[in-house]
Amino acid sequence: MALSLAAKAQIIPIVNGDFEANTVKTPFFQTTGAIATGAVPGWTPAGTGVWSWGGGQQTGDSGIDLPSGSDPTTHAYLAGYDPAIYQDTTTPTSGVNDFYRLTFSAGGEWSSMSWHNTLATIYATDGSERDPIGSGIVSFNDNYTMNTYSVWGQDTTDFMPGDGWTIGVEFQNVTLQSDGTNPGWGTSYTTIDNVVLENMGTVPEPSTIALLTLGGLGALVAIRRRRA
Ligand SMILES: [Ca+2]
Repeated sequence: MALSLAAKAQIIPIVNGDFEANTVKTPFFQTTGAIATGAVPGWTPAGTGVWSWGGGQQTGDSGIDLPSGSDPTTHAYLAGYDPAIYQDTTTPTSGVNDFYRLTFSAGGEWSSMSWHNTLATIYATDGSERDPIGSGIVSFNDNYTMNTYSVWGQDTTDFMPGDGWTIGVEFQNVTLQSDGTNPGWGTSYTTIDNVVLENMGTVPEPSTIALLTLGGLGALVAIRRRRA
């Protein structure tokens, strides 16, 4: 079963998944904190970049950086206090419960906590809401090393392509402060690169899923949500 599953893997096009489209350092936000629409091809912040802390205002500081630190190529960097970045693809949901694998590189650039937590999500969208169909938090040390991670998801017949649902991906730096509260200034900067999304086909038998997990292809996290 695992072999037939692999044979059906199909790349879902991601715009600028390697973050090489920008040739200079480019923030996701304007100096006002408003979203810098279109500044980074393919990717959009999920909210504005204005944060109040310590009696002052901090403008969002996530964006695209040239080769530096842990990554020898141009990449995205996400600050712990900024919102997620996301991309809707034009690929419709399957309508037949297909599994998806989101693979990406991530590394710890700097963290006051000495660790980093990154939330990666595969979602279905009808153009307005983004409903997670799979997500996972990957954690790593502040050691300036890029590693590859995978998160799995499965769309369901809750998200029929005939209703306009397509697939998308989202990343957020969710590193918490040492007291476990919300991300704040100085939490961390995390590098993201090499985003690849694949449709892995249907997996009819639970035993196959167990084999995949044992095979180290990544943790399976399927979140099913009902439309209201
Ligand atoms: Ca890159």
